[in-house]
Amino acid sequence: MNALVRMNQLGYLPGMRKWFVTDVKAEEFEVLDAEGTCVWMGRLEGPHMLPASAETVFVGDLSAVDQAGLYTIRIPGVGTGPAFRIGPDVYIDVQQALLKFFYYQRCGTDLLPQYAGAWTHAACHLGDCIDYEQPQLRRPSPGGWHDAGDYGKYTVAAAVTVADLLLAYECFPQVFAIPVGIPESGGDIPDILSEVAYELRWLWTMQRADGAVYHKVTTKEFPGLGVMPENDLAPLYFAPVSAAATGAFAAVMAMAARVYRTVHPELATRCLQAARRAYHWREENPQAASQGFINPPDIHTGEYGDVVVADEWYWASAELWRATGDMEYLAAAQRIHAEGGFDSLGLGWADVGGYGTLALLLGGARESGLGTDADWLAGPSRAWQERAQSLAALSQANPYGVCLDEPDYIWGSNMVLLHRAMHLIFADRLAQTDTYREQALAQLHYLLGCNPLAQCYVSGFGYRPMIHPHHRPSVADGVLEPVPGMVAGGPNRHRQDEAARARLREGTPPARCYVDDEGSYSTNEVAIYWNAPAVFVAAYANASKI
Ligand code: G3I
Ligand code: 9MR
Ligand code: ZN
Repeated sequence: MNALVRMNQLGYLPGMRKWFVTDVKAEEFEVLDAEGTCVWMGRLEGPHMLPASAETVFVGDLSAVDQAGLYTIRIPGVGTGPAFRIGPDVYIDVQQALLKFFYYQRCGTDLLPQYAGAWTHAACHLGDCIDYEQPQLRRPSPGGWHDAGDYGKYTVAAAVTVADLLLAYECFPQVFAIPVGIPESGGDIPDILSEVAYELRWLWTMQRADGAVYHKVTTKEFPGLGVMPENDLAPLYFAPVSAAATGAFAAVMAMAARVYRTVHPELATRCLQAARRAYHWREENPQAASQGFINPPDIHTGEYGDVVVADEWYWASAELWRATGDMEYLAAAQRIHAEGGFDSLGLGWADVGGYGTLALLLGGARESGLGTDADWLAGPSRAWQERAQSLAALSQANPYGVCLDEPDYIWGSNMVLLHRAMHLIFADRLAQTDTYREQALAQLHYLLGCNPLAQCYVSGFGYRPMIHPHHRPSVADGVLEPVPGMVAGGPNRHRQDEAARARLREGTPPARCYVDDEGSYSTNEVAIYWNAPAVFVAAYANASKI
């Protein structure tokens, strides 16, 4: 019985909280081992009324079952749920696949069967790209990752993706030792750093001679859903440069300069130069550097419009300080923080203030040689912990443990909750506590099936995986299964596409506004910056197992 038992479909780690949610009103449940022997009996706890999914549910806690093995849940007189595992390694494969996704998104290179399995394709988007504002300027912009289900490459989206992946590597290097099977596997550096380097090298091509960075490189229109990347042959354009792109680029280049300094010094040096040039552009062009981006009238690909750009410069200042120790950058970060007007805890493609605050807090706490002003850091530090407390309260009040309130079920809601998990994880790291571990892990459980739809939002995993993503290669390649390891956007109460509106009536409860339909780009697309925080949270789970 599919939706009888809603839980992490990949199972649970020994030593951690384990539970399932059901909407069946019953008294008791049993946990059966692989032989069918009852190893645990528990009482269902509830009822819990849930406005976000308009349902009444009960919770069964099986935390006491800790022995590694294969199990099922039985509700006597009602039915039995699908098999699940308990073990220290239950999330290894999904972490590997979530990271491998970035290889599948590679632009400008053949995806070869020895790495890509069935999901091969020829090199794409290698031609010259036209500068939209000065069409006589043309040059290629090869490499990097396709953003999502489309083939655009967008600077701000790339920057936060790289940030999440580098944070994952820095926090949990020990769980990135297993190769994922990419051309660079077996080389001098872990695959995650090789994969990120593929994006960094492309990002360099987005920087103009004056240091400013193009907002994106795309065709003017999205290609049809059935078009493979190598058949997407419409002219490519560099959209105008933007402050958001230039600031986010400066930030992430500075971050990369620090992370790659010892493992890949040449790459690190080039990243730092690129970061400084982008930052310098702001100093020379204060007017342009404070403006938002909107699509030119005849370019209809993703806008990633962002009118508030102080957060991008705050992040850039903080990362440049952390990379160089130069106190002028720290002073700039503090000045921008004081001027306000943005969320200094935000983690997302538009709100990047949280990355800046993290750079300051992590740099200040760990790299005290940098000479931070400890008194000043106390404010952001308190703010970070207070937000963590309120997120944890949200999770604790919810039977699924999810850190989402009704208004949070927006386009890309799965990113919202994964970034909230990251917020909790960093709250613990900064305070050197384990206070939020269960609430952080609950976000992974939600993503992998502990949700009202009993939907595993990752392709290729769980007993009810996403199978019809809005992902052009998966639609067009003739392979039955979609590319594995992709995170769906998730429920979006605003139903912002025809497929969602056709299949979900108006007034559908927010947490149910999801359709596993390739046409539903507002609920079922995939994106690099939805996978990246999932890599982070899966790596955390794998690193935190007892
Ligand atoms: O946050 C507000 C919320 O406060 C408000 O109540 C609600 C009402 O509309 O909107 C929320 O904003 C939404 C915003 O995402 C949140 O980040 C917008 O509705 C929604 O339209 C917007 O969607 C973005 C979408 O592009 C359309 O612009 C997604 O964030 C963004 O991830 C997505 O990105 C696309 C690229 O453009 C193209 N490539 C694929 C990629 C993924 O779908
Ligand atoms: O495929 C596009 C997807 O990547 C975007 O996120 C989405 C919103 O910008 O748009 C999709 O393209 C659709 C277009 O906006 C409207 N016509 C149908 C396209 C999907 O085939
Ligand atoms: Zn491409």
